[in-house]
Amino acid sequence: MNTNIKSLWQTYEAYFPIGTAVNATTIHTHKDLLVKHFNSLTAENEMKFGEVHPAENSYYFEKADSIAEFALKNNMKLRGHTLLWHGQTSDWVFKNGNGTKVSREVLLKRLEDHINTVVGRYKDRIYCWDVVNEAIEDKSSHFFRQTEWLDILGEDFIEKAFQLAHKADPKAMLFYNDYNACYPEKRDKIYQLVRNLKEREIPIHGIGLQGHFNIYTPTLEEIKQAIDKYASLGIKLQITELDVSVYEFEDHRSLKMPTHEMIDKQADFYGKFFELLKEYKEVINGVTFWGPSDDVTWLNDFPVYNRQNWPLLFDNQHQPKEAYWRIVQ
Ligand code: HAH
Repeated sequence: MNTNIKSLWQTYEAYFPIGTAVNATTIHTHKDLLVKHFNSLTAENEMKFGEVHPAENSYYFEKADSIAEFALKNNMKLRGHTLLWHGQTSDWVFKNGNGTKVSREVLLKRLEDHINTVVGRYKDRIYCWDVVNEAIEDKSSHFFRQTEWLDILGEDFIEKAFQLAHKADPKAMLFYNDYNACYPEKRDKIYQLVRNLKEREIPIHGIGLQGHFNIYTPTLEEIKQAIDKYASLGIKLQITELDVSVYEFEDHRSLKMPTHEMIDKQADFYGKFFELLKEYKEVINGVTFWGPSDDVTWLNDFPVYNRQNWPLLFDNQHQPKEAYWRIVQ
């Protein structure tokens, strides 16, 4: 690792913490990079329902604990991700022993046990939870994403999750988290959801804009308008899963190397995006990358399996890229 360069988190100390997603491996393999540049961590997968609660009466916390310990030891903040999501949630949650669908009462009880156990375990460590992840539908056909949570619990599943999380840790900041949060159609639905929760005094303190961007979309103007709109609700905002793909979502090519144009566009995007974030430091209280460096990004397998992408600030050798220089200058 290049040890003479400026630390990211120190560069942004007057604005917001700089975080990254990690896993139980990268806390070892990427230790130097993590300690130097980041002062906040999120477990990429290790605190998800399916990981920590694989069967009704069994919890598994070894990996999650190793991340929590690493954060504590290195003076880093810790975000929790995530309590209620349609993805990476074990099937048993929605089923009776005989395979039929559980009742609302049973599912609420399971959600309560889960939230009490997980939030309770990290009460003194996690300052902020993504309570509900990706509950809004992208398309205009529905308001909510059609999931088993919605199907069995009904539309109040979101407020139930926030109430339970608040009861389990009254000090934690509670966030609603979603992707495509800067595109007008989904933005307006997220806004409406959170406004409604706030009006009814459900304990929600922020919106997480995942920030899975690419070098073409969304535009800076769309991002600014989304931030303005959400901020008008009087809540906090965080960028929770930042990366900037060099490919448009529909582009399934596999290049051997990013083109010069891609590298320039990416650096330009990051530079302007961080300028914008600095202007909004009163409402933005965290910016988290979804991985420390290009060798371990989830985008190397999504949406095209086993295709190298280059979405982060540090390359496969953990060296700073053009985009890094642009945001520390
Ligand atoms: C995120 N979804 C999830 O919040 C995170 O937990 C996961 O590790 C990676 C990305 C983004 C997403 C998706 O799940 C489906 C389609 C597009 C984007």
